[in-house]
Amino acid sequence: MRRIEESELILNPDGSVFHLHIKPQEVADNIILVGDPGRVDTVAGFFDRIEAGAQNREFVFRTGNYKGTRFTVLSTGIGTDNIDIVLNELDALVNVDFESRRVKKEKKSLNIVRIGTSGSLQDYLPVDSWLLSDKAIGFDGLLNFYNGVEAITNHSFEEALLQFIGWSERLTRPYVVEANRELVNLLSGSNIHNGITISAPGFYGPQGRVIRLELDNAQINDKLSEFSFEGEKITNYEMECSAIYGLSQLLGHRAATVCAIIANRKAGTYSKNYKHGMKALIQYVLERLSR
Ligand code: R1P
Repeated sequence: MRRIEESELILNPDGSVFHLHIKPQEVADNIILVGDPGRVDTVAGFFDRIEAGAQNREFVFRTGNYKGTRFTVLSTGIGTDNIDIVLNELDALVNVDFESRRVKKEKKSLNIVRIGTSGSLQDYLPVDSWLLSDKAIGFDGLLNFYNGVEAITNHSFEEALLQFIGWSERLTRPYVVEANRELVNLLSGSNIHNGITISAPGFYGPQGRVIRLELDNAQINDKLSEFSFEGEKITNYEMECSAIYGLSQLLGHRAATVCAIIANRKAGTYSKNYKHGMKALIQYVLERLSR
């Protein structure tokens, strides 16, 4: 195994990884990712005991126990560019020996669940409902930088989507990736919808919002709501899921995303108080993962 140079995997003087400020012994096998750093302590508030924690930029983490199961909760900030940092550094923490700077022979597979907020593209998904992403569509392009993408993405879905919505040649090719089936089964329930989530590389134009700037493709959200592939509809927009699914598959981790729907883009509505429902969703996920 080759030695990974100091410039390629940067470690801090205390032995923690560059951005996340987590040390190898501080990372649990069950990871909860949240976008908002303020949501980390909402999750950690359910823990019986907290053993470690740190903050650097938008990356805040706590490791602790929920009913006997060890969890690390970590904020990613916004966007798939941050997910590139989070997934690569989490993987390095468990699969690279920081002393020798070599990849370990025995690989560890993490359970990674994102608990986020999201905007719905369907009438049947109202504000304050919950959505579990069976698939993600990456409008962001991050995964296209990595080798092996063809093997984990759904080419026929991508082609059908490109044709239907009139995808501009100026944009990067969208990629369609799957959640881990075991985690989806574990998290499924009567109070949670299953769907297909778009991860967008922005909040306004890339999600079809117009404040002052007109869109290049004015009808995109109507087309996305209408589109279906093999009987499945696109359900919602957020900004991280595609990269989490893609990088997890390439690195050998298990990933799923659940979101609280806080806006309905078709109805033009926004949740009056999504934080209450978010707490219930966090507890639901912790219960399911600690069974
Ligand atoms: C945008 O406001 C942010 O909220 C959503 C989007 O994915 C994006 O990160 O998720 P979080 O609430 O988890 O941050």
